[in-house]
Amino acid sequence: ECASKKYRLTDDIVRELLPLRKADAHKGDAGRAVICAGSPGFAGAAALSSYAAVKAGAGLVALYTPLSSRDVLAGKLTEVMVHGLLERMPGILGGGATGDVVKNANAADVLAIGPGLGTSESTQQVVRDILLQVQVPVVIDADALTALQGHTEILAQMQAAKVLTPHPGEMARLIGKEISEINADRINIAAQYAQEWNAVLVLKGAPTVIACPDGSVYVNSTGSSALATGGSGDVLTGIIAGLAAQEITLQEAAVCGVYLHGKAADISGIDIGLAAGELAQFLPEARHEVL
Ligand code: NPW
Ligand code: AMP
Ligand code: MG
Repeated sequence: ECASKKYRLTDDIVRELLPLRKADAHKGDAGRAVICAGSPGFAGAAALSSYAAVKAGAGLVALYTPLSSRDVLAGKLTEVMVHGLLERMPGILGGGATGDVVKNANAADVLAIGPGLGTSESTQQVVRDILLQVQVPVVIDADALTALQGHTEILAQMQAAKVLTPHPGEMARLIGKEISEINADRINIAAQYAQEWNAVLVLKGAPTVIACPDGSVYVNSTGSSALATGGSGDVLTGIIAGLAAQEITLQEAAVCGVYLHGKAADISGIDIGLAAGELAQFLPEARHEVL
């Protein structure tokens, strides 16, 4: 009932939304993305999302990660600027991290927060403080969704536009329902909470549903169970941030990002055994197939 307009995503829809680039563009014109992600044991999630933002076309990508994960990530990511955040203990963010992320995100075009960040109480508090202070559009994923569990009032208090990218397990925790209940009514549930939270809601799965605060709902038509592999959601988060850094809205970036993420998997030709880290290399080709 909440879903007033439903669309099945096609090349034609996405072509109209994709960001274009002028022949004389410089990297600043292509947009700056800040990613806040990673922690010991989950550095891969930060690497996957940051690299995907580069491959989605962001002009500059900066990763903010707990200090103890900085060096390993700086060694892995050549094109990304990697900064260490103040910790209480290895992998656990301290209050000083908040201002560092907020200041740098607000000087950029978009923030993505959550992949592999960890769920210690201190880190969750830092995430909530960042969300309350950030003013540029935000992609909220993974452990940043966990930080909102029991605190969804923060979504109404935020100044920034936001997209949430829960898988059904994360959505179930956020709204206190069973995963089976959510999967039985994906479109209506996504539409209801997009309006309630005034957020773009990307409810991941087969198929992924993108619900917008204005009542429009997009059902994805790309991708396959090849994406059922660790880290593919972290790649999606980076893609959406990388697109939003360019001159399109967060809602447009969510729609294009979900579609290109699935198309990249389709183009890979792999049905089983697609490593999440391989997905991003197919993004430029996925974009060309749409254009
Ligand atoms: P079950 O038990 O599998 O059936 P969590 P996470 C359920 C990072 N990663 N449909 C699932 O169900 C992430 O970024 C790091 C239905 C379980 O109950 C996060 O920071 C990687 N149910 C962190 O790990 C690569 C589904 O949700 C619960 C579902 C934890 O993220 C991997 C699991 O959710 C990973 O991305 C679906 N489609 N999907 C790295 N290389 O560094 C999930 N569930 O506890 O939030 O665990 O998603 O693995
Ligand atoms: P996450 O669980 O956060 O790693 O996200 C998984 C990503 O893979 C989401 O974008 C899902 O939509 C996608 N995905 C997982 N399984 C499938 C499937 N069977 N068909 C299509 N997409 C899938
Ligand atoms: Mg995930």
